[in-house]
Amino acid sequence: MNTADYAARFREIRDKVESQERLTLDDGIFLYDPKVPLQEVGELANLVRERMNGNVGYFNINTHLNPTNVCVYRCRFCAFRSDLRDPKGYAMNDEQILARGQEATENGCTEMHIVGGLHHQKPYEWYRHIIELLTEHYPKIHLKGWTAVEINWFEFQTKKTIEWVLKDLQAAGLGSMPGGGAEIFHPEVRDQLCEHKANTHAWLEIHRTAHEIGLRTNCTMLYGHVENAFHRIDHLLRLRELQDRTGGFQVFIPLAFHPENTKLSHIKKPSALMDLRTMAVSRLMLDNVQHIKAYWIMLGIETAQTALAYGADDIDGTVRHELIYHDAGATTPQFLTVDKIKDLISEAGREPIERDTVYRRIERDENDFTNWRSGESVDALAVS
Ligand code: V47
Ligand code: SF4
Repeated sequence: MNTADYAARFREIRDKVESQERLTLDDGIFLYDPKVPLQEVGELANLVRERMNGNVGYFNINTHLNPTNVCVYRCRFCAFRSDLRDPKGYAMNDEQILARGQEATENGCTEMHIVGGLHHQKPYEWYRHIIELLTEHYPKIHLKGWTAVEINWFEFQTKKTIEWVLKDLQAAGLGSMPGGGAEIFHPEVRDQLCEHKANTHAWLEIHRTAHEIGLRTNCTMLYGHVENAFHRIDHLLRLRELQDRTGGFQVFIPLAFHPENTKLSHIKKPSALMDLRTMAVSRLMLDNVQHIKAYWIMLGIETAQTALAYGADDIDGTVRHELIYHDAGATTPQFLTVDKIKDLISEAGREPIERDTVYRRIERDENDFTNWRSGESVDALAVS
């Protein structure tokens, strides 16, 4: 293609986006071509972002809990996992878990993000107990817990159906599910990364079932390793298709691969250009997912801020106790204060709004920061 052809093809896509027409697999692959100027893809994504979410930049006040890093699987991209007998391996006890709940409460957290390894010796009841224990002692904190990979493991452990497991966890206090474990759906890539864990069909079926029983979930894509543009767009289209059927995904989070201490450490970390292009292309392809998150822990603060002009409308939370990215070489701080997170959103020209996990506006007492309540859905504020 010569320069004029590129320009004509891009115009075609711009026309589609302006008239709210759906983009195709070929459109998405074209937008990944480095000869298509990044700023033009970004500008188009920003158009959609402002159409769907106005000028707002969402954040929340949250903490992480990784109850164990011991894992039966050996995903090649993972630096977090440990073998059972490795000195690095740990499994938290009730006291440590409750201390995390107490700290979260004192910091005004509205959400606990709970993911971890599949411990060889911990039964399903241990994972359920963590949810029950936190719900009993800290009922206000929303528990966003267990990826589809964990749910798939619980199915295997209990020999029950997906629906049974999810309803049982919901009864224990589970509020929603994070989007991890999706990686790249296409088998050409998935089989090279994590051939033993929940496959694509299982991941999608678990999220479909969660949506059916009223659990909202998030979705992700791990990029910047052995995949190419076709695999990434194929992944986004599979998510878009499920979202057409259920509407249960709240937010999409592109996850940039961090290579340090992994079996893929020879691969270079994706560049900021790749991060921003992926953010923008995701916004353009996923026309039916309301929010796109620029996860600052993984992108770094500067790229996350810039991403607010490339399709993203959310930058995740204050975060405490992040392990998965820091084990894999992330150099971002362990947490950000609320003032800092608001400043970085304002500096990007957006209006910071605190939300809860299911995207309701948070209201806090002026004189007591830890006293908060969830208000109306922020999506009602969206510009149509
Ligand atoms: O599935 C693991 C990813 C995921 C690495 O729902 C890595 O809001 C990059 O679920 N480099 C788990 N990525 C984390 C997760 C998550 C994260 C942020 C937000 C949300 C949400 C959910 O972390 C895994 C995998 O895709 N991951 N190791 C690594 N070295
Ligand atoms: Fe285990 Fe999750 Fe790491 Fe895979 S990504 S090895 S399932 S902890």
